[in-house]
Amino acid sequence: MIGVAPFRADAHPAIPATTTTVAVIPAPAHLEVHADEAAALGPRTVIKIHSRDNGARKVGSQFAQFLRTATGYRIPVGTADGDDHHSDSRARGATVELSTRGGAALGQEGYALNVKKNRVSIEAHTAEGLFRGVTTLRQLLPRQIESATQAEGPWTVPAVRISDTPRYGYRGAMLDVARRFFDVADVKRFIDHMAMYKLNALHLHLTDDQGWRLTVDERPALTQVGASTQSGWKPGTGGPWYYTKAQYREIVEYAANRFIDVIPEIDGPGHATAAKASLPEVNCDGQAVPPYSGFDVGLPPVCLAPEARPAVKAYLTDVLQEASRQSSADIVHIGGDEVPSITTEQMDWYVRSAGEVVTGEGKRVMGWHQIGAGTLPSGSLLQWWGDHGDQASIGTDRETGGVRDLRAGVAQGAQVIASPADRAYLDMKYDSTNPYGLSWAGLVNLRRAYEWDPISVTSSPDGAHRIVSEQQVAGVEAALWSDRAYRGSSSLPTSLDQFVPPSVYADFMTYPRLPAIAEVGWSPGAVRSYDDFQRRVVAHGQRWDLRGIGYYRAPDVPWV
Ligand code: TNX
Repeated sequence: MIGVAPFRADAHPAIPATTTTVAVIPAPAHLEVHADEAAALGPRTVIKIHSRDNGARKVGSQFAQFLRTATGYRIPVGTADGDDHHSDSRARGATVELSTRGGAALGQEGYALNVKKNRVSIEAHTAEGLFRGVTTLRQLLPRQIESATQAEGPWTVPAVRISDTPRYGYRGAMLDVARRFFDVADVKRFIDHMAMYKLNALHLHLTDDQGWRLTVDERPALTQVGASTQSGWKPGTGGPWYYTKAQYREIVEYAANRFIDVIPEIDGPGHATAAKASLPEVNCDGQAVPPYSGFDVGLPPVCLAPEARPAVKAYLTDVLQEASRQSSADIVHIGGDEVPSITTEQMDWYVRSAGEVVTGEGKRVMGWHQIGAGTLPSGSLLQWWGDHGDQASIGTDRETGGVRDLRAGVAQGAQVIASPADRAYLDMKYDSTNPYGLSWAGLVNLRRAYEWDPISVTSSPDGAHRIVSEQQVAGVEAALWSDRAYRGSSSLPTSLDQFVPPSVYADFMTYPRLPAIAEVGWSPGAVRSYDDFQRRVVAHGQRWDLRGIGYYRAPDVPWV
């Protein structure tokens, strides 16, 4: 679950993670590796919990199920107390102790993990923290633990002592299912990627010019018409592409089991051609536009003329209520990006109208940084998608519109989610040889995805001028747009062969960069170093091989 409590800069004294042979991503805040004997899971390993610790029972059962595939062990989750772990036992196996009875200082997602001879213990304050700790334990086990079939041990865990809490309470990833539809299995696969790297917010970009993916009972046309297109896809050759309510629920539950909240985005007032094609009344001339499957941005918005406002408000009410009710996060994303020639008054009307519906559902507003130009409800989140570097205009009278909008939003009390396009946009090509993706924000190799700090996103290059303080940054989000999720990005595809399966595109663009963004969001600056990260990424590459993940073997990374 997402938490946005302020970060305390003094909470993480520097402890370099570089001297270790363990490869945990994101790097833990505190990690010590001891020379002591490793523990080893074995056929007699048990997961021990306190009898009334339901959180630990749930997380423990899930972990036991995960361990079964590669180890073949049926590991019981029990409360039986005994002195098993004192007796000799290599062959029998270490005990794993899980508890959610750790102190409140561990916070919502923190945990302490200790390995002693034949005993691995993880303590957290919440089930969520325990899940994050178990994720670390998974990474401490040999890579064969990721095998889809039974594999050879020994299942050793190095003698480490870890205490870990995230730098930011919001660590997200956005999936653009509007330009290219990701079915339930594809979305679950993406959720697995997020869970492995301790992300906690899945932002689903559910609507855009090229498609509408959410079932809205009150507005069946949105899926009857709006779901018939995808970016670059020849009209009439497939679809419709959308989630039924049951399918959406399945996604929300799958994410919840990994302590990930789902944030729905209904984009507007621009990027709304799918809605304009479905609902005549949101167009100024009262005529539906043709469904759109090209890849231009900046198409006309829903009608913002006063006469159309009652109809647009009714549309917003239906779709934002539905999005709120089907999703798990206490946040709803209202879009707001790239609206051509919109006045401040029009943006303000749209943001107020959408904001009223969202807050009426008891939720907070999130939007692209442009919504800062409008009146924001309290507790709003602005997603900055401008560049990270090169903001020479900050603090001068040449400030760009984006900076002005961000400033205006922050002045109203909004917090910022950092998604700088030149660092955190997973749809940017790594290098010019890549078959998919875009490069309008530049090429984003692994080093660029890693070497940045959320706090300096909104400052001038010399750091002299800042828009936000550390407390005003709620977190980070990687964004996987999918307008060019096919081979050959310079023109519309001419053949279906150019469309790779969505997960092929997602694996390639996500790995190895998603782990980099995850570390930016989780790990304190003092334990971050690109060289060490690269070493750990190489080790993880071998895990991705075992899991069948088609990552990009970028030439600047020394893969084995
Ligand atoms: C800009 S960044 C967009 C998206 C595109 C993306 C492609 C933003 C809020 N809008 O509509 O998919 O660029 O990189």
